[in-house]
Order: sequence, then C-alpha cells, then structure tokens
Amino acid sequence: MVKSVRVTPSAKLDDTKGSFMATPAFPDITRIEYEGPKSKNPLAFKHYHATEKLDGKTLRDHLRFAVCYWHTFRNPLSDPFGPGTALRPWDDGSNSVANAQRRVRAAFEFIEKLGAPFYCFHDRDVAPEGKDLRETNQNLDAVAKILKEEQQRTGIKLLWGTANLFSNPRYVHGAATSCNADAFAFAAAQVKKALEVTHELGGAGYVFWGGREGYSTLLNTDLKREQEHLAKFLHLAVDYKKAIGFKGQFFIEPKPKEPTKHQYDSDAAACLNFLREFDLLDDFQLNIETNHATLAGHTMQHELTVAAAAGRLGSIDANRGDELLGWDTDQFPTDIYLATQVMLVVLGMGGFKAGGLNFDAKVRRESFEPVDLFHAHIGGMDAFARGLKIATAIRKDGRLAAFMKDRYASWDRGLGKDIEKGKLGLKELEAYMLKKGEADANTSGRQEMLENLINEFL
Ligand code: XLS
Ligand code: NI
Ligand code: NI
Repeated sequence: MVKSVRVTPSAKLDDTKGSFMATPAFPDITRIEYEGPKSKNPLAFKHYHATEKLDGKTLRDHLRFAVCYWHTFRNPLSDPFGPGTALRPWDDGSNSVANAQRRVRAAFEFIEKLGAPFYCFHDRDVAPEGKDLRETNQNLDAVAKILKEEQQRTGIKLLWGTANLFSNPRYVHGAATSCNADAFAFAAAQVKKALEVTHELGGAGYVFWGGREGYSTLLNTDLKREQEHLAKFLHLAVDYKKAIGFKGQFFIEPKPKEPTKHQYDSDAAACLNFLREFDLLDDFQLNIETNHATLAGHTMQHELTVAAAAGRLGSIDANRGDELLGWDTDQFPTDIYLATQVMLVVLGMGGFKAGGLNFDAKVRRESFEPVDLFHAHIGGMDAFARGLKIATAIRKDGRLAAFMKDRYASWDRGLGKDIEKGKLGLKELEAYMLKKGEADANTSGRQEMLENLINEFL
C-alpha cells in the first residue's frame, strides 16, 4: 500500500468491531441521493435513480453496478514514474490483517453511501499474503468474516470473486500456463480457496482473467502445451464448483496483452474458440471489459456483439481507455454514446442475469482525495443510467431494428429462405443464377442516416 497515506490521529485504528468504524472513513459525505438533471450538486445523481422503473424493472436491477475493490480500495495511484499519491486516512499502509479488516469497513461505508448494490474482489486485494499458503488462507478467512458481516449489515452483495494469479513472483511465467508445475499447483490451491470464499459470500459469479497466461517470446514457449494446461485448470475449477455446490456463473475475461505481450484469452472470438475447442463452452460466459476491447483493436460494441451472438455475454467491466495512451488506463466511463451502445447490446440479449456492470476503473493519480472516489462512481453510474434510458427509447422507437430487419428481407422469402433452410446446393444456386443472369440490385447501407437517428435520442 502507498507510503504517503496519513492516518487521521482521531481514528481508532484497531476497532473493527461493531457495525461501523468508530470514526467514519468518509465523515463529510452522507448518502448520495438522486436529485435529477437540474441539480448542480456534484455529490448527487442526476440520472441514476435506483428505484425508478423502466420496462417494469428498476434501474438498480437493470444496471447491477459493482464497486471494484482492487482499484477503489487498493490502488495507491502510482505510475511507472512515481509512487502512489492516494490519501486513504483509514488505511495505515501496513500489511496487517487488522488493517485489511478496517479497510473492509471503509469500503462498505463507501459502497453503502454510494448506493451500489454489488462489489467485486480478488483474494489478494482483500487480505494480505502470509508466510505460506496455510497462513494466507487463514488471513483470507479472517477478512471474509468481516466481508460477510458487512454484507449482512448493508445488504450489499458480491457480484463476483476472483483470484490474483499474477502479482506474486511465483507466477512470473504464468499460473495455469506456467512451465513450472508447482506454480500451477499453487494457483489451483488459490482458486480452490477463492471459490470457497466466493461461495460462502453468496457470489453471483466468479471471474477468470488470465493474469500472466500468455507469453513474452515464442522462443521459449510451448504454446500448445500451455493452452492445454489452461484448459485443464479450468476443467478442474468446473469440477470443484460442482463438488461444493457453487451455483454462481463462471466468466472468462478477454484481454489481448499486458502484462504479457500476447495473452491467450486475447479477445471474445479467441475465448469462444478456446472454450469450444476444450469443451468448456457450457460452463463459461464472457466478462467483457471496454479497455481490453480497445487494446485488442476492437470496439466495445464489437466485443459485446460477438459474445452475445454466441449466447455468451455474461458481464461487463465498465471503464474506458485513452486514445493517446496505449495501455490499460482503466478510466471511469463517462461517454454517453458508448454507454448507449453497451446498453443496446445488453437490452438486446434480455438484460443481465448473473452479471452486471463492474467499475474496473481507477481515479487518476492527480485525483488523490477520498471524495474523488465518489465523483468517479457517480459519473459512471449517471453515464450508464443515461445510456440505459437512451437505449430503451431507441428500442421503443423501433426504427433502428426495423431498418436492420428490412435490410435482410431477401432472406425472409423465396431463395434466401430456401438457402437458410438448407434446401439448395451449389448446383441449384448456379441454375438459379444462369436463369436470372444477374443478381438483384443492392440498396444503400444508410450508415449516416442511422448515425443521425441515434443522435436524435442523445
Ligand atoms: C486486468 C483485469 C482484471 C480483472 C480481474 O486488466 O481487468 O482487473 O478484471 O482479475
Ligand atoms: Ni477487468
Ligand atoms: Ni483491465
């Protein structure tokens, strides 16, 4: 944790009992309320009204927002050129279990004041590593106990849990795809424990993001063997999930690079192919992250549409990158156009089931005060509330969907219908064209007209 944090002298740092910390972590902030679009209060929602209903479903249930523990409570806001700047008065900067437990109280105070219904965590960002696996597991249990207490006190739920299989140097060559079988074994033990804790906390899902599952050079990498090991690892997790009766959804999160030069789960299409090849498709859905899509050279809309087309869009890590910076900058999503595109796909598949919108995003290094965490999340939640409302209006209007349907009209009758039904082979198609001489004329794609149509709703 960041060295520069200062501890408020009045805070009772070792008091983690009772419903709240003796001294609140955010003493000047009360619950964030919905005040409507005309409000000028920066600490109020302008568009996210949790209990408002849209098509018979509350905004809370449509959007299923989650606060992510690693960025919001563990990110010191360092960059490659300088140390962390984050001021987190509730955090003494130590690696103690007591500090980790106190941090949980601060996190739930934050999530409760914000009014987000979910959170997500990695095993290693909620609890410190001990001297060996046994002690590490005990540390996790000690913190999970407080997580459970706070979940019960507040009603905040766990959207998904996951294991950090990338920070510890033992995973230098990867975890499931390491050349070192012992690293695979340690990772397996870690996932086993993380699954148990996620199950205990009633998690709706569990994410596998391939931390260092990739390579830096093919000169030393047996790609085929590493991918088979990854598949083996996931099969073991599926088996264990069934053994303990965990009913949550498993997700894979694609990312093309960073930390390695090439990650195996590079994009939605690569993940789907991998899952199919290794007979894992029934047990996994995809968790699509905006900044990972852009790193893969795709749009978020593309990644979502590819996943949804395969019936495998499960959850979203909502953030954004920066066009001028070539890495995973994990900024908070504020782009209403993008939020609209995302919600069009989500509504198109009938909404989230186990998944939701997890803010896998961090405030900028310059935004180091605790209150900035509120500004960031309020902005993201308002942007997605608007995206949801706009996407709902576009769908109600119906012109966009009607245009798309009409564009394929030739497939709904005669020849097209027969091809789709498998009635015609190359011979019959040749005979058809020999008789006709030339294909029917094409009509315009009307891209600009459709872009204008979308703008009508913004
Ligand atoms: C990193 C990933 C990671 C996953 C969870 O880029 O986004 O944070 O979401 O392990
Ligand atoms: Ni992510
Ligand atoms: Ni990411």
